[in-house]
Amino acid sequence: MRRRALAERAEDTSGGRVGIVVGSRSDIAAAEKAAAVLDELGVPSETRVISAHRAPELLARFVAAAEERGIRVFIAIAGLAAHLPGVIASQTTLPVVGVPMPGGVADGLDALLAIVQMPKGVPVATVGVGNGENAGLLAAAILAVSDPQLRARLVARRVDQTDAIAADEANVGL
Ligand code: RP5
Repeated sequence: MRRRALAERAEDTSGGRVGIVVGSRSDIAAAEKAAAVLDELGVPSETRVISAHRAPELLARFVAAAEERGIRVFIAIAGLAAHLPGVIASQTTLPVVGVPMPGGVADGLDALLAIVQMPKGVPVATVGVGNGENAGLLAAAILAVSDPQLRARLVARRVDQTDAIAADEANVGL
């Protein structure tokens, strides 16, 4: 019996969905941050746990079928050697946002370099170490290029963010 994805959030829309992949269950917190911000923006997403090293054939099947299921952007989250984002990018021309995870000998610097230093020809957009929220926002921004309503929600979120800083009690009188 096939199980539903770990997390399939929001309703499908013509605007496309985001495929979030973590290399291990231990990375799931960053995936939840990405999924939460996408949820907030009304962007459907699904989260999968697929190691590029330990389950390469499953990963290839997921990537090959993703576009047909409406995925338009990937978020790939991994630590240590962190090949997951690059391996996904090698199998699709859809945009891939990589999230390096802390840990390892350099507490995430190793994963950051592994993800950001892709050789020419196969790009991966990279966000900060452990920054699932920014990965979600960047994926939404990519989808918003062809979705004016999503773009308006992103703009509104920025305005709210700025207003919250202005409303901080430390800023009274400014
Ligand atoms: C990577 O190795 C995963 O992305 C994770 O960040 C790291 C450790 O994996 P586990 O040993 O916790 O499964 O493949």
